[in-house]
Amino acid sequence: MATTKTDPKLTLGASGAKKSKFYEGLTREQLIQAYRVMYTSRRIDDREILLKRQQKIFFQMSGAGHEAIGAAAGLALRAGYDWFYPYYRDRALCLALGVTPYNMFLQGVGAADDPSSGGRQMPSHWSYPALHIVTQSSPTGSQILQAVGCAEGGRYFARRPKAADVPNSPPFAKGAKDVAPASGTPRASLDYRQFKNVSFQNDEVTYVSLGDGTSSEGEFWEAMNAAALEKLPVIFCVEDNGYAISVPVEAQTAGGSISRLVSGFPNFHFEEVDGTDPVASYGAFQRAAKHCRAGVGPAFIHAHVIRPYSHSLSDDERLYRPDTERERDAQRDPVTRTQMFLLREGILDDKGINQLEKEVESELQAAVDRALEALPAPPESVTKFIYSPNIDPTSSAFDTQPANGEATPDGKKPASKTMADLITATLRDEMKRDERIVIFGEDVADASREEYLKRKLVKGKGGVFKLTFGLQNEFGSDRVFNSPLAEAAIVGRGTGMATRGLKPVVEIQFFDYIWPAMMQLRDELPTIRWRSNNGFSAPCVIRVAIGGYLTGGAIYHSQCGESIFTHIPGLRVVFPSNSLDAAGLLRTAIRCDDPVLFLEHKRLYRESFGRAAYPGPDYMIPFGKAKIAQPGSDLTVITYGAVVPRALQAAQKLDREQGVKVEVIDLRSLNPFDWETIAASVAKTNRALVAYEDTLSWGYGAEIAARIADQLFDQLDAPVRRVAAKDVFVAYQPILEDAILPQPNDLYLAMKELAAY
Ligand SMILES: Cc1ncc(C[n+]2csc(CCOP(=O)(O)OP(=O)(O)O)c2C)c(N)n1
Ligand SMILES: [Mg+2]
Repeated sequence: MATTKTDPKLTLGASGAKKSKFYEGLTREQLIQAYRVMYTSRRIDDREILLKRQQKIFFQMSGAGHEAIGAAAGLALRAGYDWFYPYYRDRALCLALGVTPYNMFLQGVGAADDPSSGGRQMPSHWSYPALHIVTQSSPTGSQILQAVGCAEGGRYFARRPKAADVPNSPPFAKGAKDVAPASGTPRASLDYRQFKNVSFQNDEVTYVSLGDGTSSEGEFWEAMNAAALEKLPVIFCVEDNGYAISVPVEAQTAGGSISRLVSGFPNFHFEEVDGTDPVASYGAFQRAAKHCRAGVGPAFIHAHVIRPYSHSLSDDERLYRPDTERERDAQRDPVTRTQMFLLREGILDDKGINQLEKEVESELQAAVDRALEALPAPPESVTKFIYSPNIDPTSSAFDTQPANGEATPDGKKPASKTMADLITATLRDEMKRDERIVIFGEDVADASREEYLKRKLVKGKGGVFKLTFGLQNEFGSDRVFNSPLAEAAIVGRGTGMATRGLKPVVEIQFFDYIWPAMMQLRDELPTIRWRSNNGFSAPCVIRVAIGGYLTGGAIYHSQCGESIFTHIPGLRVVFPSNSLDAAGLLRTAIRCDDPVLFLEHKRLYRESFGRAAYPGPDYMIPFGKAKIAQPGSDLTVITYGAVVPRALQAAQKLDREQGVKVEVIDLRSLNPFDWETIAASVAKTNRALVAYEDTLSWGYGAEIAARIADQLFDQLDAPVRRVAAKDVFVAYQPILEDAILPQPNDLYLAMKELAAY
């Protein structure tokens, strides 16, 4: 683990002629180019600040003080070859990689033609697919785990190049952008791979940057750990300007130095550098990239920079930084120091500097003038690209029949298979069919210590519920592996891999522990396509064991909470109640082009209810299509998951006792949900009961009930009722659990009352 520390005294200032002539390998032309990038970056900030004051743009984040490290990274790494997860201060890096000032101003005005987002994201939220600059968001730090996943994706394809093959003819030529077909009309297809333009290099590097404050985020540490464990080619660049808004580094980072804190991570190459010095910064990046390209591990660059323009235009740093401190920083301004360096080294004279600056000014003037004329996207376009424009998982293309009577994958006679059996069978079939599928999560592997399996010393675990049992043995440890116990990392890494064209099918062991991944699940995964205006997508599948009725599951092994996720635009949510639906919906989840939260009820895994024969390797169910679990004419019950068998039990009792015919609708998929089936049923029965296992208030049923009241009011002969859990967490004692969760008798009483209303 090499460590290089650059003397904080600037190499720019070193006057020794012999030493300075080498410039860490940079040519004079590259040094001039670096200055042009840095100067352009600073002047774009100045122009944007002016435009913001004139209310011609609506937000501004500056890269001032961070220009040298960015220009250096741009010179050391390769656009369209390496991959980039920059943060908002990386304007100079983006310019060095090939982003134009015009493109930056287009984002400022929120133009339809803004290539990063089409007016959907603030300025400095970079996204340029052709350059491999991956869409970034505003939460500080949520890009870091994705960068790790991106590097993993690249390495996976390099090791298994056949995985990049596309099954049918791709809709675009190799090298084209991953965009919708020109018509923009939804097109049914059975395979996401047709719409992923995979590219990879054997020695590619993934760059990710963050501020000093952001290094306090847990996701940063999860990412460092994962990168070190897997020896991934990621360059972490901490741009340390000494402040996170108003919080100084000594109040943020124990001991005041992030370098010191991370120095124990194995397999890393470490650099601590004056990030206001483009030459020293370039040297640091060259060494870091060399380490990463050799495949021996990640690199960490701690770049000391300055922040001359306050945090943003909404911040006035004079409120917390005295003039003396700000003046001290100003002495290290990278733009003026680099200019002085070029003059001193005789690389440019006064005339040359003036000429360069004049050229930049006139380029910026022209870019601003053009950008100010650009039009915004039409308001009706706002819902475009929430989901894939290419594959519609609700379409009939995903409606196939089960191949009943077929032999099971293990060659035995058709048998009644549990939901657990058919989920495993579906995963196995899809892994055989698609080499891009990787499975990881906590305990999902058979055994991380492969030699135990090879020597047949152990049988293997395959998940705490055993649903992935045997898959590592069958498909290899690079396709099925245990992750560290870190849920944000599971989803964040999966998101990065999916961005590269892999199909991660990750597992969150218990729904109760999904919350560390919430930032990734709310602000990242489902937003990637929309916020990049279809520039990027991340169709990752997240399997989650959910639910109660476990007699002893208690608070932390019984939770539901699906409505928190159905509330997220861009995320498909499915919740099967039986074996066949689980198989069909999981296959649709894997083959479609959207992120999917696949909820598996633990109580249903091995229930005798809803078992079915193996339906064959191509059985699919479209999303958004409910199933009539039992037809009826007197009352509609809308439900899903583990409440389905309970509702059926109650309905059958009511029929036996009073001849009331209850229609039970199993929604199966919650986002999208099947409004047509609900509406048709309520039009027939004129009575509706919504039943769900989650807590009553603000739950999933609230939306359904509101929709019925709103749109079917004239058809109703009774109020819309709900049956759900009490508004409390699930208790451990089975008697208490029974009292909290909706039971068949609660459903029976509500049905009876509503039928008699
Ligand atoms: C997760 C999250 N928390 C809070 C914020 C609000 N915020 C934006 S920038 C910032 C400070 C970031 O400081 P640092 O990481 O040092 O980067 P710098 O801006 O100094 O370059 C904060 C708190 C945010 N965007 N995301
Ligand atoms: Mg900072």
